[in-house]
Amino acid sequence: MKYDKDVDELRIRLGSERTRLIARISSEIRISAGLFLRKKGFIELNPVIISPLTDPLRHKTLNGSIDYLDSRFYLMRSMIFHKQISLLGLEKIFIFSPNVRLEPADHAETGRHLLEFTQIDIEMKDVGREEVMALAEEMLIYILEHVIRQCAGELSTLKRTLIIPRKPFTRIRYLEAYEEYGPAFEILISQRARAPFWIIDIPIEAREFYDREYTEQPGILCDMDMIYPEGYGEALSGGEREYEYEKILERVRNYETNPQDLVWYLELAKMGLPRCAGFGIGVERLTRYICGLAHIAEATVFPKIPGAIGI
Ligand code: ASN
Repeated sequence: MKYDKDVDELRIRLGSERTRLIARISSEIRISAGLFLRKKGFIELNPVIISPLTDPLRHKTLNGSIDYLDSRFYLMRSMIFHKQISLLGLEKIFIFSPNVRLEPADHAETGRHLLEFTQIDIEMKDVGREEVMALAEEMLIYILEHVIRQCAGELSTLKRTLIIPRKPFTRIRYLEAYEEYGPAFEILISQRARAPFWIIDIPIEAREFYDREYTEQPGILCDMDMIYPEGYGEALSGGEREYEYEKILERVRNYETNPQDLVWYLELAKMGLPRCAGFGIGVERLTRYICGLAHIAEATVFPKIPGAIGI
């Protein structure tokens, strides 16, 4: 019975005007992001879908995997390592990267999590955090302006008014935000904010092992998250990356992950990795913000909501 009802609901949603409007806006977001990055000299790489090497992530998800030969491919949780490795030969890259993160069922309540999503993963060789933060601000403004121009009718039907933010976006240090607002600082500040802002300098215990640690501030990373206003929460995360083998080894040793899963990365790092920085911005979260949607499930035609089965 439940199956029949779900199919009914699915047919209604797929056939609705609202689904069409949101899909059109999402498509324009992809077009404008690609245009912007190509204009800036980035080249697009093919996404990796399965690999023995993927992001260990800070928060625990179930790891989707496929056994093959006497080994194992993981479904990509992010292309973080592939981005850095690709810069052995390239300078500026981006990927529309599908990620699978099998989140616990209660993550459906955040309105921001999907089991399957796409992030635009961006990485640049020989640059620091400032360059990638400036790029991210410029890119968000470019996308917003493009969508407002191309999709004025759709936005008006959705009753969504967008304000173009001014550069540079406000920056708040992680520990200061934590001290003032407590552990839920991100969403609390997001709810009050009227423009996107940055959380910077994230402590080592709140992040994966690959962002670069300041030499002059041990325990603090040279990285950042961009947060949307109006309660929409995290837009992107990124930072400068560790690239020196000894430091990577030390960080891995202190990180709770199976070192066996990182052998490819560690072997390549031993032979030398480029200095780089970058970020990944989720397409569905951006669609949710631009369209003003209560739940991210509406931001994609075939959503996979935590705790549910969808097609
Ligand atoms: N894409 C993110 C980054 O570039 C990493 C992630 O998705 N966990 O830092």
